[in-house]
Amino acid sequence: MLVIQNGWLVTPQGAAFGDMAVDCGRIAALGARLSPAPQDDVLDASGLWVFPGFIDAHTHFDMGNDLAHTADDFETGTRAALMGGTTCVVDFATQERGGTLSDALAQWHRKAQGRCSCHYAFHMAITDWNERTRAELADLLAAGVSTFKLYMAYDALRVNDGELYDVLVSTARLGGLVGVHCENGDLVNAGVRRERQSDAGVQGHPRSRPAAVEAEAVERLLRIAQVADCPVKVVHLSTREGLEAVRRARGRGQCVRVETCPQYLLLSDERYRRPDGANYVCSPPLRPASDREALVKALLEGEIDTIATDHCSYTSAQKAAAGRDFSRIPNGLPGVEHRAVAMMSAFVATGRMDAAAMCRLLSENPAREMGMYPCKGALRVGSDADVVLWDPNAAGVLTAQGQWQNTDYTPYEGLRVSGGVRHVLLGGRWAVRDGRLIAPNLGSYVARRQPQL
Ligand code: DUC
Ligand code: ZN
Ligand code: ZN
Repeated sequence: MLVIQNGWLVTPQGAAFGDMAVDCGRIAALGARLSPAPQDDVLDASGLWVFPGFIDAHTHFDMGNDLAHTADDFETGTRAALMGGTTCVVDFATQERGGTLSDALAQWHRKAQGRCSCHYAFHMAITDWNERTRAELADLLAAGVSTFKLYMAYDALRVNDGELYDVLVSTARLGGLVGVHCENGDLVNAGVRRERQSDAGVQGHPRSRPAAVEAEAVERLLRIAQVADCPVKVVHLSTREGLEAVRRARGRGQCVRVETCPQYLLLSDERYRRPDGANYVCSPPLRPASDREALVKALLEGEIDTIATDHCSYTSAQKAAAGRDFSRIPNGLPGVEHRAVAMMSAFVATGRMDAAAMCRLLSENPAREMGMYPCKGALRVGSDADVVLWDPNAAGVLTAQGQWQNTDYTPYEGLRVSGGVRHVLLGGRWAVRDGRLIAPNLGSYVARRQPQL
């Protein structure tokens, strides 16, 4: 048995000073004062905050497309995640057109198995909707894949409105949840053609997909979900206008889950004017400050359910290989390592949000949505002992040089941060002690149940 003493425990009942006992990989007891037996290991957590391990429900590791292959695979990506306090990621297995869901799932298991330093699970991105695909859905749920992803943009991935409707109905019937990439693919294609003609360089990227391109897709998705009478999740929301569409749908009584990412809360589109602007190309793109401010306000007012990263990392060389053709720059940003520290610094250390609210955004809500609660996402007796001990008094500066992510830059270079990971328990074993990785590769696959919405 391990007893963690004198920590500030963030539990579903509220935050409280106290002790936590861990046995056989699970939380065995929580209390104001537990009495360790002589043979127990004891850790004094005085001055530390104790959180249920953070969950990042939006990563892309070991993913290729016609432009590039991601710099992080499951080995480097989950190691970086762990070092930042994330004890579970949910990555996107993606169906090949003409292929099956079960083949895609098997392929993603091969990428991850034996390589992960935090726990992992998979969503399934459906790119080829037909009767065979529909017939596979129940098998996917049985295999622990209870969340799905659809794209409204990217010609190689996207589905049409009728297919979207059908997937929503078919997955909801089984208790699954669909997350949707909301950009109007036809408008993106038209915008790319238009901006390529003007040879605007990297700035052509945000101009090719302005806010209305996202907002139209969010609005359309939510109307389709209304007709289908199904809950739905908007992933990586980036605009005020998209948020307004969410508010309208919620006002009609719809169940809409909203995810945003640190890049949309902290960064803005001025980055595209920098010489290294290509490094910030992601979709949806970084937005003007007014969108960022609207999202921050929504976050503080409780309108956003989860913060994930959409981690999809490339090196500067991969980004630069496109030259002046912005449409050939691989889309995506690194971030899986820095989510918690960046968010805690921006919102908790500044007193704009309390640690318990941040815990809901990073741990509890993702666990519920992903069908992992209360095994994960909570400090409760019986829950898995995936635990982060956070030092609120740590201070540092984020740099590419100091990061674990397998790329040569970070969008948060030079950001001064308050707080940091001191220790991490994964399944009751110390994976990180005093900020040092002591046990890599302890991660295992998480078969998930139905989302709790
Ligand atoms: N956009 C996506 O839709 N997926 C991965 C990364 C990105 O920028
Ligand atoms: Zn996306
Ligand atoms: Zn994504």
